[in-house]
Amino acid sequence: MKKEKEILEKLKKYREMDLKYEDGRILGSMCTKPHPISKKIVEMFLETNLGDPGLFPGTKRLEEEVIKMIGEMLHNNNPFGYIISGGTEANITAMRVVKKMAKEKGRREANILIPETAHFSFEKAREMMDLNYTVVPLDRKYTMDVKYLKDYIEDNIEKGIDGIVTIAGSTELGTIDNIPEISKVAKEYNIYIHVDAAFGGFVIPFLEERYKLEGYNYHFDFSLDNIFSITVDPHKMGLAPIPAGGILFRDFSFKRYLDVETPYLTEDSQATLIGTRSGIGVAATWGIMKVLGPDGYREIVSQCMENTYYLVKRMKEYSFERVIDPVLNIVAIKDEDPVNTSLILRKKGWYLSICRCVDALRIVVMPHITKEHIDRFIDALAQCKRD
Ligand code: 0PR
Repeated sequence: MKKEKEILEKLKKYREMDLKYEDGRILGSMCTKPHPISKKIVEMFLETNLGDPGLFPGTKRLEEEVIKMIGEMLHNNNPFGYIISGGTEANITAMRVVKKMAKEKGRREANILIPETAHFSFEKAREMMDLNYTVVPLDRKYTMDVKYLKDYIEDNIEKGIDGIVTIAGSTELGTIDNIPEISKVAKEYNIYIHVDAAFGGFVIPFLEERYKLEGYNYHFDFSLDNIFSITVDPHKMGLAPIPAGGILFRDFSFKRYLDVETPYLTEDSQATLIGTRSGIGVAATWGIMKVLGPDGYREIVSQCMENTYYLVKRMKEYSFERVIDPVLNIVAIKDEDPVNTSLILRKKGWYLSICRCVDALRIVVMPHITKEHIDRFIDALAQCKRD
């Protein structure tokens, strides 16, 4: 017992070296403090393993139910999918399907159109699966240039185009591609669309009209044609503890592209990339979605948007410019040398990230960030610019 106490004391010391979300210094993270109910759920589901679902039929049932709940949120009453380790695994899983479909059509490489803003997880997928990406440039809104996309498809349809990746809530700017327009083109040419809504999936469905930019299209889900898969992560704006990513397909028919035979387990095939996997993410997502409900999420999203606008207002007072009007709860602050500025700020205890597609600092206004934190940060940024 004494030994256990000592070990826990040591662990606590290490843990105390970590930053805490509630201190408001973490400004560049898409994760946040999980909903308080998580602790009890983590304890209850500690030993579950969905890698062998026959042993944990209750947890498996929960996964089916939570996929249905997320599906309904994304206008699909008949989805198929999994709660997995995160957006990276979800995007890789979607690319596995596109690759397999291309293979069935006799192509060794899958030809995929992908926006410049795509998350780096797609680069991992490319390396692993020999995917052939064509990068679609951005338009003035920092979203996928639909005209370029259309022209490219018309000119290259003979070579075969297997998939289009679109983003609903880009990592750097929170932008949403014009997915309804892209969906029309994809339908015409029968092309698979994967939507990366890792971040936006738990934001856009709960965004009140008053926060929507005029002339901007916020539609991104299964209600549109040819949207065959969506990444949507509970461990981002869903408030679930890490790891909880989500991959949803339009229906069960997509499972066959992922299945690998597992003759000696309780189920004879496995579709997820990871074998042994905890049921914690499943149970936590189920519990948090039930506790919060749509109204709870709407409240959280509204609070984040209010704070986002507050940050923009405070920036204006100091003449700090934004790259775009915020589409979601992400703000990009123009900066001549963002690497250097973020390093200086880090030395002062502020942790924010930077954009790749434009010279800017990037702040994700997650639920743990309050107006007081924003005030303190703006003072620190102004100070850093004066020094
Ligand atoms: N797709 C999008 C649009 C993302 O923004 C991210 C991660 C992913 C996929 C991959 O998700 P996982 O990291 O769950 O596999 N976006 C954040 C980023 O790269 C992840 C993050 C979260 C980074 C917290 C830092 C941090 O403190 O910026």
